[in-house]
Amino acid sequence: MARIIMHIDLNAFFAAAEVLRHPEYKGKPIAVGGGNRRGVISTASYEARKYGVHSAMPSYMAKRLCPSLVILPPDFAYYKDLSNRFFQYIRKNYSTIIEPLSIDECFVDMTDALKDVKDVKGYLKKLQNGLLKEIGIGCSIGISTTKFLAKMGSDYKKPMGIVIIRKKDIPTLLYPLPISSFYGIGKKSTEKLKRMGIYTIGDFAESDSLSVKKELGKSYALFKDWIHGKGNDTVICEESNPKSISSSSTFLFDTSSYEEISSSFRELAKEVSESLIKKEMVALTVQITLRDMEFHTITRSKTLAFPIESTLDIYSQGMSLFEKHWKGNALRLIGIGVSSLHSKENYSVQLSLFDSLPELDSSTRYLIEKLNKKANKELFMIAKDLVKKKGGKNGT
Ligand code: DCP
Ligand code: MG
Repeated sequence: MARIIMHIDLNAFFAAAEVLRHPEYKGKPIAVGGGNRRGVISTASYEARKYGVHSAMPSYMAKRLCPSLVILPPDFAYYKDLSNRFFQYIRKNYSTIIEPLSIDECFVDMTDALKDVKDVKGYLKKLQNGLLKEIGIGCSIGISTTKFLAKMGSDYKKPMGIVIIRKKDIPTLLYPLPISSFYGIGKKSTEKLKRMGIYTIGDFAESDSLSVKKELGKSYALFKDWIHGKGNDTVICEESNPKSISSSSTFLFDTSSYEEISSSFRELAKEVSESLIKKEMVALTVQITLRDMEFHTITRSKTLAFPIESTLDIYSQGMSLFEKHWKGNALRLIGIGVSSLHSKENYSVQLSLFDSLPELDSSTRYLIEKLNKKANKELFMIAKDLVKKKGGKNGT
């Protein structure tokens, strides 16, 4: 039997979350992001978007477009908490078959919930208003028979959209949209497709060009299926996935050597990453464990706004936790792990979105590693690592 899939996406999430606790910003152009010259905007309120401010834009450029823009620093722990409440609200009141896709969006299998509902739009309006009342943030909802169409539906109207896409509505609703709005087709492919004369989703749906096939590779057949109403309609509950993947290592001798600990973290991150990749998953949370000679153990974690899978990313995020929490004492065991796991297939779009936004820390580390490898010795290092290294050696 065909399933009914809903996709919900919170509107201007980080900005709306800030307005929630700073009502004085309601109706004002605000953004969340890095305020310094090299900072970028994570998201902007809809008022700020009118000035052309958008995610991934350098903050200085945003300020130039909208001089009255207030840029607030991100607070991921707070957003994560709101996000959990959002998912919990849906789980408790609508369906337990729910699959988070990122911090502010999820797929929900609504087949049971909607089976006797006559006025689907009215029902979803109640859900939307209920969420606004309960969590304080607006959302856009898409509903259809596949994940792709549901996602396209929630993107279709923002803020506070409710869009139902039946198979027969695809040409009217989706064909006129620019090819850039096709879920899964990233910036680079968009530009290439345009050069091949594919400007709209309809152009793609109706084309049979070899160069388009070549450009999209394996995804070509998948995307063709999607736009013709076929595709994945299985919502995977988080519960059915492994909850975390981790790896730890006990030192032969207790150590406070920064290099030894760091290279051990690197090895462990590699194991974790390989295991993640094998399971075709990505992770949103990274945690580390530090145990000292007296078996005092601390675990510290952080949740990211974007999913990761590579050794380098897991290592960098783990190291930034380590640097924050290590007191320079000798350690017996260290561990690193990831949780908030999601299937990679669903996250591939997010990954490509963030491809262009490597974290400064991780890209800097990468560059330094490359240079050191070339020089065959540790010529370069991040300044804050040096401070820690010195602290570690002195045992302070
Ligand atoms: N985000 C980010 N950097 C990006 C894109 C997004 O840090 N380049 C963060 C901030 C967003 C959150 O992820 O608030 C959710 O992303 P969305 O793409 O859903 O964007 P918004 O929720 O902000 O806006 P919209 O109303 O368009 O969904
Ligand atoms: Mg959103």
